[in-house]
Amino acid sequence: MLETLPQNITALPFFDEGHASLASGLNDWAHSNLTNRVHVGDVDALCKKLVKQLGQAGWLQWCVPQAGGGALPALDSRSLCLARQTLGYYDGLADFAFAMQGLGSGPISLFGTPEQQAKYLPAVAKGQAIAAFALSEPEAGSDVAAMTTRATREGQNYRLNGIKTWISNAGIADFYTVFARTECDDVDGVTAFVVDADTPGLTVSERFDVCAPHPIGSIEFSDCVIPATQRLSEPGRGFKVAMQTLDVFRASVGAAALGFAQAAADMACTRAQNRPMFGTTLADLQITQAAIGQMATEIDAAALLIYRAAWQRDVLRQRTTKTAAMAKLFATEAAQRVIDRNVQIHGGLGVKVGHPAEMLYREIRALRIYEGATEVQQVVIARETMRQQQGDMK
Ligand code: COS
Repeated sequence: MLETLPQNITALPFFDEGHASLASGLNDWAHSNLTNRVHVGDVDALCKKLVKQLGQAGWLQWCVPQAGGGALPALDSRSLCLARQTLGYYDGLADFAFAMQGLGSGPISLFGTPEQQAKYLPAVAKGQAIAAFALSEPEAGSDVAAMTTRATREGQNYRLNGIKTWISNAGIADFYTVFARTECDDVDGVTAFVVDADTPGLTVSERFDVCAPHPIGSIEFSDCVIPATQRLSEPGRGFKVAMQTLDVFRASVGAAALGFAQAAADMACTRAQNRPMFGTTLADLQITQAAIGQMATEIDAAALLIYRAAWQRDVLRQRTTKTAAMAKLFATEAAQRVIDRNVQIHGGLGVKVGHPAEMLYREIRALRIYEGATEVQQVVIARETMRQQQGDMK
């Protein structure tokens, strides 16, 4: 149905040979194993199956560092982005399954003790444990620091109370990385924890549907007692744990959007060249060529921003708050435009429920919201730009 993913991206100077072989190996696997992006049926079962499949095939090794059974010594942004771009090209749910293994365990990979890493990461890499990231709350989404979930220290334990919502994998996760307030009411009072899904006092309080179905819901902590050994990093460091984890994964959200956009552009080209119209084909109409020209340019611009941010983190080892925000902002907004144009090129078929063009239209929307909405990225970019400009003036 879909054409194969263009491989020439890894010829750019951002990549090494390992990246080229990851991209082509995963592309071959996905081409054979992810043959339909439109899923029907029990989304929990589908997602569990995809995690298992990705784990068995070895692809989840790029979600964790070597110490936890991963492929490379540390999380590699370029590999995460290539994997999400490739999976996103074939199947949004497969990309979701991969991404949540990485994001949900990301705070453990980045900040966990060797014991915490050994306890959780190998199972994540094999697809034997499902991870989730529990940051947002009903009254604290974009404004994370407004969270009210509380973890109270009691001797060797913490007692958690509160509600987290918009939690992907709620209900199927084996553990949640959770951010809760332990101290003062500002950003310095947040601490990160790992909470096993079967801990008494932790319940999945709600499940809901979203336009591109995946497991998602709310979880509630009601006098949920966990040992202090489940704390990640120091008390009061949780906000930075969350932000630094998001810095890694935000560029990869852009990469998933890039994969979606490439799928849409391929479909648009195929459709335009095969659709007879006005005695010629749709592709011969200059108005279609204008659309395809714009799509291709936006796709390449998104790719360059994504891999610039990933390369900056991996190779220059710099903080990528600004460049990752730019990559996520541009790639998700551009993908929305590309996917919308593909719907237009497909005419009525583009809105037919169950058609891949319609599926992509539903799949892209959430990426402009989750892991920091477009408007949050704009704020982050503006702040960093002004901070840099102030620094330059000194
Ligand atoms: N890396 C490291 N430290 C960071 C950081 C980053 N990327 N971003 C902020 N910090 C630090 C700041 O340096 C500051 O530290 P000091 O107090 O030591 O100076 C501290 O964290 C607080 O930062 P800031 O003042 O920017 O906090 P705000 O509450 O104003 O943060 C935004 C605002 C919008 C940036 C933040 O709330 C955010 O990213 N929101 C979106 C959250 C999100 O993605 N939600 C989706 C959940 S996952 S689906």
